[in-house]
Amino acid sequence: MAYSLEGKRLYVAGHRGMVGSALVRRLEGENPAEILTATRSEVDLISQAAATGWIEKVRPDAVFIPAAKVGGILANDSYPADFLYENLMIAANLIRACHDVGVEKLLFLGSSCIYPKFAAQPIEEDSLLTGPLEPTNEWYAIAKIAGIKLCQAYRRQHGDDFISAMPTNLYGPGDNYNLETSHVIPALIRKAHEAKNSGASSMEIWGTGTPRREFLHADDCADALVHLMKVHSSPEHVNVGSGDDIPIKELAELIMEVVGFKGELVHDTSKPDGTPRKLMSAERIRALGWSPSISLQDGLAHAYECFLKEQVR
Ligand code: GFB
Repeated sequence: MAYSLEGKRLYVAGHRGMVGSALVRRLEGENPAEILTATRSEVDLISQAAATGWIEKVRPDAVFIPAAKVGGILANDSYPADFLYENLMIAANLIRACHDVGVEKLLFLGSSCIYPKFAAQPIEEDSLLTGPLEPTNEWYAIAKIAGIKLCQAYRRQHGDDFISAMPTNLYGPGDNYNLETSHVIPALIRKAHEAKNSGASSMEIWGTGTPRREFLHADDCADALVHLMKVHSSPEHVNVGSGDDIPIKELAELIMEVVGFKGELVHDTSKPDGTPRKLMSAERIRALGWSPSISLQDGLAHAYECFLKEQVR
């Protein structure tokens, strides 16, 4: 069942974030009637009244929800109440408002970190809720799982065409380079760049470097989300990943090569490793006709170019 975005009024919640901005770029190519956006100061999605008022005012045909409070492993571990409450409210407010207004189609975003900590790899979509969560981000995970279940509940009770996607670790333009709250790729790009420029003999990575992570460029993720909005219409969520993973130590060496830093790696083992591995199965999305097109090598080179441009501002 194909759903066309042409001539539609599309709302991207969280349009300034890395995924949201990639989605806005990608959606331009779908000839929509309009791409609707609102900054956090214009519409506070944590407020049900504000979120409902906005959806009732703009009445979008289709809604993408990359809006979330996100962060790396240290941020998630440090601010559990913020990650649980804010993500729960964003999901509940927007999904309910879109139901009330009769939005034709809605896509909610989960994340690969919400699967059980020791899920069999590669992680199948059906393994959600089959085991204990990773403690460092269980707060964020509960909020995201609630959003996925809420989409399923509105489909089951009211027939709403609300779907969910499960992206892997993302990186790319508009990433967060704050070393305390960021994810690993922007953090290591910045550390390698600063080590190179300062003539340092080493750069620090957190943990043992042995965990493995799957990565996908934000532009590939946006392309996959548009594809799912067009072709997927069922309660099951769909993994959105590259289909392969890499040890963090090897990632760091790749980034040092891209940046041109030739020093040593130093491990800060006081920082958490988190989930040992979270490679997702890509079978379902491949069967739906989508594959990524940006390799990790090319993606990291592009991410470093973006870092240099974004740091200049
Ligand atoms: O990207 P990251 O913070 O998130 O960490 P997760 C990935 C791995 O990189 C961990 C290691 O094993 C970190 O210990 N790492 C090494 C570093 N050096 C660094 C560094 O300088 N900064 C950071 N941040 N990591 C997140 C979840 O888990 O996955 C989020 O906490 C989100 O909720 C995201 O879902 C996709 O992959 O461990």
